[in-house]
Amino acid sequence: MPSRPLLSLLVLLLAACAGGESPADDSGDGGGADAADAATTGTLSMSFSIVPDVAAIMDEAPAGTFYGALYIEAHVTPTGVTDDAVALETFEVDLDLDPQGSPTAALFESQPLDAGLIYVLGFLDSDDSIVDDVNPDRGDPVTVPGFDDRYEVVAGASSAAEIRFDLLLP
Ligand SMILES: [Ca+2]
Repeated sequence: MPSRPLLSLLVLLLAACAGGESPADDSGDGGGADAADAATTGTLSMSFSIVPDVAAIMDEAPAGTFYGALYIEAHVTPTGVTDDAVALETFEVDLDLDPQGSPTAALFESQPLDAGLIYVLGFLDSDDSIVDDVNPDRGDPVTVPGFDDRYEVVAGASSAAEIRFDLLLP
């Protein structure tokens, strides 16, 4: 029978392994969420739109690659994210937005997320300026915390989330 110190070491090793791996479930190879997952996590099904007044002042069409990241509410401030913020997921979606403001169809489904409020922060590289560093430059449509770009993840559900570009990066 293992001694107590050995058990402690095993626990530490397991914790280290868990920390180094993705939080993917251990129920198999994608055969669907098990009951426990369904009870605590959900997804966001994202559509996208731009405020018509914002589209009207753009130099180019509101189209291009959207670079997005998901954050829990505790990691978001009115002006950005906290120093210790960790994105739950980063993703890219090609968009071709209606300048009149109609939302797209659902174009992106998040990974399973713990139920709660999630911010979707990012920008549309409408002038196709990204080469190496993925950062918005002047005139890129952006989503910002101050405009309430947060959405509720409901356990066991895929929740519709309309991601809206409220302004251009000054
Ligand atoms: Ca840009």
